[in-house]
Amino acid sequence: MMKNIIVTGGAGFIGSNFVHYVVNNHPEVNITVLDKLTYAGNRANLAGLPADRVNLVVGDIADAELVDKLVKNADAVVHYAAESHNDNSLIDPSPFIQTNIIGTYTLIEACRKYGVRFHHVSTDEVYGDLPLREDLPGHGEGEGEKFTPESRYQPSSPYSSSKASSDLLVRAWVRSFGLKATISNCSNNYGPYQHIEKFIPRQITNILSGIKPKLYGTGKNVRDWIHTNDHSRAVWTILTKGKIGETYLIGADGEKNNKEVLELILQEMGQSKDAYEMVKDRPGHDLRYAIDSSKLRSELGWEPKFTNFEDGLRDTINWYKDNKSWWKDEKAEVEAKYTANGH
Ligand code: NAD
Ligand code: TDX
Repeated sequence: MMKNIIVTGGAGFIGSNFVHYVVNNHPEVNITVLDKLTYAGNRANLAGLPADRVNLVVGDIADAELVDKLVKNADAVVHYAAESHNDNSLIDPSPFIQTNIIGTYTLIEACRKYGVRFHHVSTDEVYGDLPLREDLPGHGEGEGEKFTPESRYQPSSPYSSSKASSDLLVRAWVRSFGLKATISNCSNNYGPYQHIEKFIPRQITNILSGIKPKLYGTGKNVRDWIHTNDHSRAVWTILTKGKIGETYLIGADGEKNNKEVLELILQEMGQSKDAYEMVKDRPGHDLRYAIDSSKLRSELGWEPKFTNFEDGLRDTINWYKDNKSWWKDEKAEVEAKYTANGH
């Protein structure tokens, strides 16, 4: 019975979406959000939630004493907290090692001590990248051309390697200590409340601020987009129906290259399709991600509801237009950091 759950990173983009999802759909569940409120965490993401069901504890997942105290009284931990941005990890990897590896270690130690169910939220980036479809025989419809739960771990960046490390810790704790854990690896999320350092919100808020959107390299890199609401429903499904020790891949067949996505944003916002600048590429930039989510679909019955990317993108654009107060104070600082790094 899941009555009291801890959601780490529940004040961030995807974690807060999950908290809203659970509050709205599972009235029997109470939530403790454990979040350090880094630059990416925001109390406003939890505004309007019932105080008798959602409690925010501001603290660090690597604080063993605090984690022990909270986990002792919980039925499950759903672990979203992370340093999440690749570009930041290329400037300074240290918080990625501390939070993503040591933080996860701290949580699983407490869960093993008290026999508490653990769900680890991870990324498809642990598998490295895939060749572009146009460079594959048969244009990528064959075997081995999407990530599967059996794909080899081959992370490229400090961010993705720290997430891969945390996945491996969880797998080892399952096998050696019987930790009651599942893992999910999801593709790129989009939707409201995403930090404006990330690709889609950066370009929307650039246009709203009179700054030209910025495309890395040639723009041919492909990401497999999924709406955050679909991700949250998938995590709940795995938490409640998933088999202990298993890894599930979450994706919604949303492959698009960055140039296509940027052109859609420009078009939707009434700009000319070429009103952007090409800037320095990201070092080690992964070429293509693509998820085979058939295990999650066939074994647990999940499927995405947001299957029209253009509609989801339009709603997301409107959210940033309608919620300028949520992002405008941070905009100059985020862009100054990018400019200093040639992006
Ligand atoms: P985010 O950066 O928006 O939010 C991260 C949250 O974690 C913030 O609220 C932050 O304050 C908190 N946090 C950071 N360090 C902490 C610490 N030491 N202790 C407690 N809290 C801490 O990230 P996001 O995009 O919402 O990603 C959430 C999770 O989902 C991450 O684990 C990420 O790897 C994974 N993921 C993200 C995507 C994506 O497209 N964004 C895709 C797949 C998986
Ligand atoms: O200004 C930009 N211009 C640009 O072309 C930015 C910020 C990004 N890009 C490109 C780089 C990527 O190919 O857009 C693509 C998406 O970039 P990000 O939003 O930084 O996402 P990505 O690096 O793909 O990682 C995301 O998905 C997997 C999340 O940030 C991770 O947390 C998640 O694990």
